[in-house]
Amino acid sequence: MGSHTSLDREAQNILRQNDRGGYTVPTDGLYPYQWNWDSVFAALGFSTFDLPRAWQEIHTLITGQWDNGMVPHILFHQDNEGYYPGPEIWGCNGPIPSSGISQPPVAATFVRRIYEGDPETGRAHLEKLFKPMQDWHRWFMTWRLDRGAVCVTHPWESGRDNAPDWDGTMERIDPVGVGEYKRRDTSHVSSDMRPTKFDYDRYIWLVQLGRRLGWDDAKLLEENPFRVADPTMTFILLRASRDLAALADVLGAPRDEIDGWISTLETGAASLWNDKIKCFDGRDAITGDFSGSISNASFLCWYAGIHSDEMLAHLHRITASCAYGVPSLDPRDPRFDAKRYWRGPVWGMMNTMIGTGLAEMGYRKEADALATNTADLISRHGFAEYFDPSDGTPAGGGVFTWTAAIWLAWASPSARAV
Ligand code: 9WN
Repeated sequence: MGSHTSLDREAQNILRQNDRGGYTVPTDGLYPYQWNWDSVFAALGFSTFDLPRAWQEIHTLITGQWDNGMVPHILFHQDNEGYYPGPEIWGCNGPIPSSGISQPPVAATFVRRIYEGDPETGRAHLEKLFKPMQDWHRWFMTWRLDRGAVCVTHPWESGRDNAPDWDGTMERIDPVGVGEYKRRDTSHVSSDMRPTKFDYDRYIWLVQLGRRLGWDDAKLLEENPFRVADPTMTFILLRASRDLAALADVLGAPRDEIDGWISTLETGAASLWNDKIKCFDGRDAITGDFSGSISNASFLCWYAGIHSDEMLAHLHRITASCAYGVPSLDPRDPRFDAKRYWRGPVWGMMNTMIGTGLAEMGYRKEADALATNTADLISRHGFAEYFDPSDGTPAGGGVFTWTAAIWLAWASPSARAV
C-alpha cells in the first residue's frame, strides 16, 4: 500500500497519461474516445492540480453538443479500431462524430464546484458554459420525462450498462436482423466482467433503430421499445438543476425555468419509489413495471437532496454485508454477480456522489466511512475501473481516469484535509 501522497502523484500521472490533448480517455485501449460523464469526473480531478486543463476538458465536451441541446455520450475525436460500435455504426450528424444518446449530466454540479474553488478565473468559463448546460438540461426535460422522472432510451445512456434495472425491458426486445458484429471489449477485458451477448445484441439493435430513425427524438419516442425511468438520470439531473440554478444566480441570469424543472424532477424522483422493496428503483415507462433492484443509483437520493430513513437502513445493511461498499447491486439479490460490471461491483465515482450527498444531508458518519472505505479500496487494489465488493479484486480496465479523479477530489486523505 503506497502513502497517500505517492498515490496522489500516481493519480495525477494517470490523468496526464490518459490525456489526448484537450480531452481525457477513460482508459487506454478499452475506451479510446471522450466519454461524457467520465470527462466531467476527469475535469474534477484535474481541478485539484491543473485548473486550466480542468476547464478545457468541459469546453471540449461541449464542442460536441447537437443543435437540439443534446450532449452525446461519446465523442469520436479520432478513428480507432479498438472500440465497437464506432462512428460509422452510429451514423450521427453532430458537429463532431458522436454517439446518438447522452449520459448522466453531472456537468453543472462539477462546473459549480470547480467554479467555486476559484471564482475569479472561473467566471469567464461559466459565462461560456452556462447556456450550453441549460440547453442540455432542457433537452432532457423536453424529450425524456415519464411522470417527471428522466428516462433512458438505451442502457448505455444511464452509464450503468447491464444493471438489472433494464432486464425486463431488454427481455421484451427481439433483436431481429441485428446481423453479425465483432465486439472489441472482450479482447481487452475478460468476458465474465462484461455484459453478455444477450445484452450486446440488444445494445447494437437499439443503435441500429436510432440510426434508422435519424436519431429523431419524436420518432424515437413513438418507436423505441426501450424507455426506462432511471434513478441515475433523475437524481443526477435534479441535483445538477439545483446547481445550475445557483450558477444562474451567480451570473444574474433568470432561474424561473430551472426552478420549474426542479419541482417537476422532485415529483419524478418520488415516482421512482418502489414500495414493495422500500427503495428508489428503475421503472419501465411503457409497462409501468419496477425492476425490483436496490442498486448504487438508488443511493443517489441524498445527492439529489432527498432524505429517506428507509434508504439509510438499506445502506447500513448492505455496507455491513461486504468489505467494500457500495456494491452496484444488493448482494442479497439473486441477480448479484460480484465481478460483472453493473450487477455487483463497486464503482468509485458512484461512491463519490453517494458520499457527497450523505455529507450534505448531515450523515457525516456514513459519509466519512464511505470515503475511508473507498480510499482503502484504491490504496490496496489500485485505480481500476471497478472492484469486487467482497474482497476488492480489481476488475474491468486498469489505470482508470475516473478512479484517479475521484481519488484526488474526494477519497484521498489530502482531499479530505482541505
Ligand atoms: C458504453 C466509459 C464508459 C462509462 C460507462 C460504463 C462503460 C461503455 C462500454 O464505460 O460503458 O458507454 O462500452 O461499456 O458503463 O458508465 O461511461 O468509462
